This record gives sequence, C-alpha cells and structure tokens, in this order.
Amino acid sequence: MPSALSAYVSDPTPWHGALRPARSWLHSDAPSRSLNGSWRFRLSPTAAVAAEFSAEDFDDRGWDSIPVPAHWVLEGDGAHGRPAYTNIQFPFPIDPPHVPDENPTGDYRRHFDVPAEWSDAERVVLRFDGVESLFRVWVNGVEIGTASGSRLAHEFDVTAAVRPGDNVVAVRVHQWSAASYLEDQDQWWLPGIFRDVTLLARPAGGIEDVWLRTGYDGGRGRVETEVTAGAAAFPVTLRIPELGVERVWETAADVAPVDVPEVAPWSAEQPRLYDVTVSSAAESIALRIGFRTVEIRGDRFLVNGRRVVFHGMNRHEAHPERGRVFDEAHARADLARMKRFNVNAIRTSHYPPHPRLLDLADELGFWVVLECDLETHGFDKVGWAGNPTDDPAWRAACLDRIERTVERDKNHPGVVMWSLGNEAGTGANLAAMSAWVHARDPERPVHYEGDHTGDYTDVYSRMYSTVPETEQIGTDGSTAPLLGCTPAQGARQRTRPFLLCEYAHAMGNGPGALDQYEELVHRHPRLHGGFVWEWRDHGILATAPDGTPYHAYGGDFGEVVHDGNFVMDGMVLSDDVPTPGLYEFKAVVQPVRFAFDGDQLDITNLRHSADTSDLRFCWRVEFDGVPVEAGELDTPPLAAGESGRVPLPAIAVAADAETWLTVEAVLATDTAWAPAGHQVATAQLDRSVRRPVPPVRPRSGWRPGEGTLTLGIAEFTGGSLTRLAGRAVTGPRLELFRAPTDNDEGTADRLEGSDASAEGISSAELWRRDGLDRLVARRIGVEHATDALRTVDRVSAADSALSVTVESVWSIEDGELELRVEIEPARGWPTVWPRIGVHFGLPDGAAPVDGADWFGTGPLESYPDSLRAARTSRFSATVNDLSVDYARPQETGHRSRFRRLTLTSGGTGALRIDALPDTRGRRPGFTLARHTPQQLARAAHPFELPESTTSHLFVDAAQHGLGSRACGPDVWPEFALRPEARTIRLRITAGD
Ligand code: IPT
Repeated sequence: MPSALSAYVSDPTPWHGALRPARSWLHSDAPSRSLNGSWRFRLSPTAAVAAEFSAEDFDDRGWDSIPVPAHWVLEGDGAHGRPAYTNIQFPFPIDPPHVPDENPTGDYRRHFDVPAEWSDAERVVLRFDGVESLFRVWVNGVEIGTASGSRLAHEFDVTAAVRPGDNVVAVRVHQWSAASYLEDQDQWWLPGIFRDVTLLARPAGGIEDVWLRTGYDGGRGRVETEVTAGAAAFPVTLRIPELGVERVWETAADVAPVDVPEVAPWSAEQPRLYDVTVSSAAESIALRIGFRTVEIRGDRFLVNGRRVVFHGMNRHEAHPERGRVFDEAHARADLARMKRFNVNAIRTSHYPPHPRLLDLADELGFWVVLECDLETHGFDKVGWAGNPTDDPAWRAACLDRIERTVERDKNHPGVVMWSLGNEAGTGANLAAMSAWVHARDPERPVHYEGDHTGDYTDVYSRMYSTVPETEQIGTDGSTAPLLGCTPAQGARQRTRPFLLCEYAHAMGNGPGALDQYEELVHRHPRLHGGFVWEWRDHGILATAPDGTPYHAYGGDFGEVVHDGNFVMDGMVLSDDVPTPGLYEFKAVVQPVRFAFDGDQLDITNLRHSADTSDLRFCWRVEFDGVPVEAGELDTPPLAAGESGRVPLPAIAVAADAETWLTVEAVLATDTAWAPAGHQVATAQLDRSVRRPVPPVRPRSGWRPGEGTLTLGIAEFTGGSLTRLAGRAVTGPRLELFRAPTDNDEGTADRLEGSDASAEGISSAELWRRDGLDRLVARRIGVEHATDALRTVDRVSAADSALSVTVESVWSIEDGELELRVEIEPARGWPTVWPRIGVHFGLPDGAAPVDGADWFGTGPLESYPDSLRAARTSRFSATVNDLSVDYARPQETGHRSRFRRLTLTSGGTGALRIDALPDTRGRRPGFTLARHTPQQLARAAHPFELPESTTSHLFVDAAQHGLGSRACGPDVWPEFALRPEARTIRLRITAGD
C-alpha cells in the first residue's frame, strides 16, 4: 500500500491548493521580498516521512542549512546525495505514474518577515521560479498547496496564512514524482529549490498581468495591449517615453492598439528595445518591447518580412558548481560569447530558462525558440506504451506546462517560436498543447520535432538528418521519403519552413561537416538553418582521489544506470573554454562572405536585415606568416542580402616565401558583446608563386649496414635513430591509431552516402579489432649508401595478417638531413584508418621540448572536415596549449598542412622540421603532445593520464575526418581516410 503520506507523488495532476493562474514574469514596483538565502534543511530517504516539520513551532535547530536557490545534491560535499546523469533512461522503474519508495525528500524551513504596511495588500503571493520535481508548501503551519513542473513558475496565494512580523514557511520537495516522467531530458537529475523564491505584495488596484504584442511593418510599429486587472486598476496608462506615447485607458474594454508612425524594428542583429511602463495608480510595470512581426508565408519563416536563418545553439542551463541555478553574470558572459562566435539563435532546450535569460536575449539579440518543460523520452524503451503525451490521464499536466511556459515569457520580442517540448513521442496531448498555443498566441508558430508528419505543428523540424536527406527536404519536387511520413505527408511537410532543432552533435572533438549544412541553407530557402547540439558541456566540478579537480560526468557519482560522457557534448567546455568546434562554427556561419576574383573582392552581406555600416574591412599581407603590409578597404555599406565588389590592393608577392592576403570584417565600434576590432568574418587568398619541390634523388650503391652511423645531425644504431642534433629521439615509427574521439566511438546508423563504417559498429571498435592501437614492427632490412641510410619494416598487429611496409630513407640533400618515409599498405585492410603518420619520441632531457612554433594552419587543431577556422600563418604554442582538454581524453591537437615546424624548449628552437609536399601537393599535419594515443585512449578523465616524461611528435600524411557519429552522420566519404600509400618527406635541421 502506498503511504497516504506520500500518495500525491504519483498524481499526474498534483497542483492543488491556492495556486494562482500563470502570468508573465514582470518587473513591477509593487513591494516584494526575496526569500533566497539560507534555509534550514533535512533530507530523508523516502517521501513517506511525517510532515510534522510544517508546524510553526517545530524545532529545526538540529537541521543543516542550505542555500536557496541550490540543488541539494550539489551542496554539503556529498552529505545530501549525489547528482545522477541519464540521457534517455529513466533512473527509476518505468511504472507510470509511480516512483520508487526510495525517493529523496528535502524538507526546507525558514522564517521571514512581513512588513506591517503589507496589510494594505490585496493579496500576498509566494512565488517559486523553479523546484525539482514536486513540492508542497506550508506557511505558519497552514497547508498552502502542491505543485510540479520543475522549470516553471508557480505562485501561491498565501494571504490568509501570513501575518505582519515573523512567519515560517516550510517546503517539502520530492526528487521523484509523476512529473519526473514528463521531465526525462538528457541532463543531470538535480533536485531542490533551484530558482528564486519571492514573496510579493499584490496591491489593491494592481495589474495582474500585461501582454504587449508588437508588430512592425515598413517603419510603422503597433502595440496591442492585453491588461489583466480588476476594475479598480483603471485608469491604466501605457507610456513609451522615447516615442512620445502616452495612452490612458479608462476601462479594460477601452484598451486599444497603439500605432506608432516611426519606429526602429527589433532583430537579433539590431536588438532595438523601447522602455515601456504600464501603470495603474497602485502599480507600475516596466517592460522593454521590440517591434517585430513574426509570420510564415508559404515555406518561409519571416520576421519583419525577411527570412530568418538560425545559426543557433541548444542551450541548457548548466554550471559546473551551481548546476541549473541561474547566475546572471555567468549567463550574460555566455550569451556575449555566443554573439562573438556568430551565434544568432537559441533553442531553450528543453525547458524555459530562468526568466532573466530572456531579458538578456532580447537585449543582446537572439532569435529564441522557447521550449516547454516536457520530455518523455524513456518511453521509447517500451515502444511508447503508456506515453503521457497520448494518455488522457496526463492531458491536464501537459496543458498546464505549456500554459505556464507561454504565459511566463510571452512578452519577449526575442521569442519567435514556441516549442512544445522534446522527444516526447507524439499524441493527442501534444496536439492539445498546440491548439492551446494557437488560440492564445496566433502569431508565433508552434514547433515540435516529434510531430514528424506535421499534424499539429507549423514548421517542419528534424534532428541530425544527414546532409543528403536535409538537401532532399529543401529540394522542390523531391519525392524522397521523409522520416515517418507517407508520400502525402512528406509533400505537406515540404510546403513548410524547415529547421534542424538539433544537428552537429558537438561531443568531444568535432563536429565535422558544419560547412556542408551551412551550404544547403543558401541553396534551398525552405531550409532555415538550425541549432547545434549543444552549447555547453555539463561537467560537474569534482575532485579526483589525488586532489586534482576535474569535470565529472555520468558514472562518476556511482549511479546505478547512467549515460557516461554523453552529457559532455558542448561547443564550450565545462569551464567556459570555447572548443575548436566553436571556432569552426563561427567561421562557417560568418554573416559576411568574401569571394576573390582576380584583383577584385566580392563581399556579400548575408545578414537578416542589418547593413554593414557597423563593420570596417581590413586587409593584410604575410610572407611565410610574417606580416609585411596592411590597410583598410574602402567599402560602402551593403544592405542585407546585397553584394558589392571592391578592388584588392596591389600587393608585393615574395619570391622565396608564401604570400597570403587576409581580409577581415571587424566591428567598427564597441558593442555590448565585443570591443571594436572584434573579427566578425575573414577569408584568405593564396598569392604565392609556385616554387619547385626538390625531386627525390635516385641513389645507388646500397649495401647491408649495421652498427652506428652519423648522417649530419642524425645518429643511428642498428639502423634506428638515436639522436638528432645531440638530443635523444626515437622513431620514426608508423602510427595508424588515434585516441578515438566520441564520434569515432559512435554507432549512430546514419550512413547514407558513406561506406566509411560498418552498421552498428563504431570505427574505434574496428580499429581495436584490427589492432591499430598495438602495432608491432619487424625490421626487414638496413642498408647504407653514401650519405644515406635505408630501413624497411613490416608493421602489423598480434593475431593479424594485415600489414604495412614502411621504408624510411635518411639522406643528406643540399647539405640538409632529409627523411623520406614511404608507407605501403599490403592488401586486405578492410576499414578506414584514423591516421597515416609517423611518431617520434623526444624524452625529456636537460632541455625538454615544451612548445612549437610553426608556419602552417592554425591557431587551433583542424581535421579534413573541420578546416574552415584554420588560417595559414605563423603560430606558436606550448605543448599543453596544443591539446584541448576534452572531458574524456581523445584525439586532439592535429595542425593540418604545416610547412615549417620548430620544436622549442623554453622558448628557444631545438629542432626545425620543414615538410615537403608530396607529388600531389599534399602537406602533412603535425601533433605535438605529452601523451601517446594509446595513453589517451586508456584514460576516462584527464586526471587518469600518467605522468609524462616525453614529448611526442606525430607527423601525419593524413587524418580521418571527424563527422558527428556520436549522434548523427558518420564522416563524409570525401573526408574518410581509406588505407592508402602515402609519402612523408621532411628536412630536419638543428635550432630554429
Ligand atoms: C537528442 C535529444 O533531443 C537531446 O536532448 C540530446 O539527448 C541529443 O539527442 C544527444 O546528445 S535525441 C537523440 C535520440 C537523437
């Protein structure tokens, strides 16, 4: 028998008592008191504990204290349980609407003061902005009510229970409840009162709610106002001081639209806001409005009549120490970072964020898809049997959620679409939610990806569709089948605007192919871009047994079921460091595009509506990466959508160095998110004169050789390199392995157009099967000639007959040491290879190699399908800065196409390596690291990596692409590395 004490935890409709109707989250001058701060706290292992603590005179002196807002599992150093991460899996039995008796239950208490003046208030309201997952409230021992909907606001009328002076509020929070079935988002389960608690005095004659709906049409603005207030609130005055608007309405029936002849529109690019007040005698509400009209015309999604392209991010609320507790300064910095990386849109995956976030989005400028707090993904496991979104028992709960979502955030100009939720199957309750939104807000379209057939939503949305499939969606006349659709349903979906609510899964090193998706948007106007999954890693700051801080993921807290590091799939690492993937995104989506045509430069402004008058266009010339000349282009402002042509400066071209021209669009003045000079867009033109590559000189007179040998700066024993320029060096040793990326470990079966990998088996698994991580060598021969040494090795793995022959020729050419490595696969290699390269070991001696200085691509790592952020120049970095600290160690640090690399020690050159292109003009890349791929692959967290006593240099003729197969398509065939014969040619000299 379920205990009567806790029966309500399994009630799908558990809001009872004095709950007030949902309304906007408003900035009002009516009195309020924050109840944030220190509360008394007690955690019980089950929900069935007596609620005696709710009594006014209960003695809580033996309790802990806890801050509000906070998640109890992140407070008290593990004393209050621990976080748990699952993606789709429910962390409790699928037994809806029930949850286990083991249901951590947090009891909270605090005193608060009600000012004597509040006795005039018509009503006293207690607001909770976010409590996970179900809570029950008492004031002064009087039960007030219960509510659930973790990321939604709930207000209770506590007028009858409060009194002037000292009062006590008691709140019981259950981690699990029926609501948990609706909140199965891919994130940490983090119980507690994690958003603000506020006590509000609602004045007599106050304004309960206001909705300002704006429109914009060719310079004219319109404000339609909905005021929810009693007759006593009137007259109500609307003021927009900057526009000279003052409108007084005597009764609710008088409230009429206000037309403004001349306004500036709001857009994500130019987020022009106007301050507004809506006041009665008793209360004044301050809002910031933006004029904009949202509409769907045919298969176009338009704001102010112009097509919107989402260069968006899925944004969860995540912080390594606070979890989902909002920190305004951190959120603002995060949004400013998005702007600096050319992000123009946010999907609030998968719930409404803290309400202030939307104020910031309005102010900084983002198109927002505002999503309801709803996901029932775990029902997938049981074929969606009992899915709450199609069960009448849950209809009211679903409707309550969308109503609270829309009502709270309806005033924001940035919100241009409502989303019913995520991964909740499909069903009548979702259709009912959509109907409710359409009736309440006829303007903004309804989005929900799970409505594959488009039965109740306004836009067509998909996640992780491949490039060819996405292209088919955008192609007029295409009859290619669409997921879950009959041909007729597919035809209907093709009449609607399309967006990718998730794509480019950014887990670990990756994603690749961002540029392929972007390209489609410009060819097929039905495609409106999308939202990368996702903005941030959700790592939780923890301490390793040896005291090293690290970012924990699923399984690090001893969870019974968990999904490992699938929660570390952001464009920004847990500690706010942007990944190379984010730089790639910035380069791919840059709003200004350049095309070189002889001595002319074509500039295209791809923005929604802003011209380019905020930008300066600069150029510079570099010889082998060294700046020689710079200037500014005289570019008249280009309107949105317009292209212009400007002459390029006449520049000198070097005879004995590469000549690169770089153009940049930079901010002319400071903005709220970046200083003047911030680069918005860039492109490079290679103006180099072609220089001949020294041919391989044939040699003869080879004779078997053993013993020691010196060739210029190189010393050998038994044919093996021992020293270069007096420094101990091992290698070259064939390396075909890379520490698998999360995408290499992925098995997502989205392989159309690619034979790179086997269905259901990850590339990494195939590499391990073939023993690529454990190659051994057998020396077949060592030969000498005048000024030359040649070795031949057969490289293969235990229990495998597959092999590669590696011929290394060391010689003195033009007075310099040259190494040529021929890598020759034997027949039969079945899969893709991660890399084709050679490894040199540089053990730490008196002067360890600890940095690199190079001319090539940089400054960050790049891979064949993620090369757009890489520019050609001269760069330097320490060995540690050459690697990215992905939460799970994996392949990192590859710098493609280098020309010259100087390994440095304490800032001075130790060895210089020049890479010669192969006969097809291809140049190798390099990686300098403190760990081998084998060591990286064995570590689940950075702190597990062994102490290093060696620097490792890898010179790769080629690397496999990245793809996004952790949750999406595999590497595109063009960038998949098939076994093939390759040549690496290096010239090596001492010093720099
Ligand atoms: C998709 C989810 O919507 C998102 O929340 C996240 O879990 C993402 O996957 C992976 O990180 S759903 C997936 C089945 C495509």
